[in-house]
Amino acid sequence: MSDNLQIIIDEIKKASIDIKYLIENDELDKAQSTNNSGDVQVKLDIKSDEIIQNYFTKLDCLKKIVSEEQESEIEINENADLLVAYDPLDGSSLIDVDLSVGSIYGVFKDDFEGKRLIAGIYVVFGPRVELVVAYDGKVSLYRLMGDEFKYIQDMKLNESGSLNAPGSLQKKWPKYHKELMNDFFDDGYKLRYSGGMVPDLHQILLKGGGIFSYPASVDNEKGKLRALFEVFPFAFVYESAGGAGVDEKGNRLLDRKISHIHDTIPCYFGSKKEITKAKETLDKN
Ligand code: P6P
Repeated sequence: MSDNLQIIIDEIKKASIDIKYLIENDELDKAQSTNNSGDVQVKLDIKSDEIIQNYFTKLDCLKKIVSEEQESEIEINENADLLVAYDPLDGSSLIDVDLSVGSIYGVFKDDFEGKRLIAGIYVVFGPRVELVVAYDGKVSLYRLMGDEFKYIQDMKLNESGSLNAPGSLQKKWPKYHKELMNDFFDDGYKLRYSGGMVPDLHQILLKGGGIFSYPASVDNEKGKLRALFEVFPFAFVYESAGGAGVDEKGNRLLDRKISHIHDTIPCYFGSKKEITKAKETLDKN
């Protein structure tokens, strides 16, 4: 692993310990603001973003960073070649019902494009705090024990699994998506969906396989999940674990071009067999 990537991961570990404390001790008030994606921000979103920003802006190995909670990019060192896009506290609205949430990071080289990702990283804040790093074809799991992240295992997706995590409002699913989801349930897949992308995708990885989807809807063909901060990093993680990530046409997510840093993309992540099955439907779109 490159020294610079290790430096970034070490800062993510420090930020995650601070965010864990925040989740456990801070108030859950809503801020009087929304982010660029239109989500009402909770104070924890903003404070988590500030924590991460404070760590990252000190790193001269970073060219720039961009957060889901910020309107635009933050320039750090014009001579560096690494960039980080991150979602500081995804699913933060689940905290007030004590469900798991997470942070998501994409480390890019030279520019914010799917193909230029060199690492996909996420942290799950649940009964335990776990860090997952996808890099160089491996997906490694670490667990916070005391104030140290200990290596636990590498993770690989089986050829197929048994979990189906279907996002969005069912009444707004396009017909092709409804039929695809019903096919998986008819094949005996278990519904596992919390509304938190990080724990939902972490569960499928740890349980060996299945499919997560957040489709286009009948009134929003672009879907909801953000390309840079959510979709690309998890597409990288799932490909590194031996699975795949495709868009609403069955094309590889990491090949998708974006025109704005807050663009969203309909997305399907899963084991090979589930994504092959999904592509049989999506390719017709
Ligand atoms: P829905 C959380 O707000 C989030 O961005 C993702 O973590 C999650 O997968 C999705 O939205 C849930 O959206 O519409 O299914 O509640």
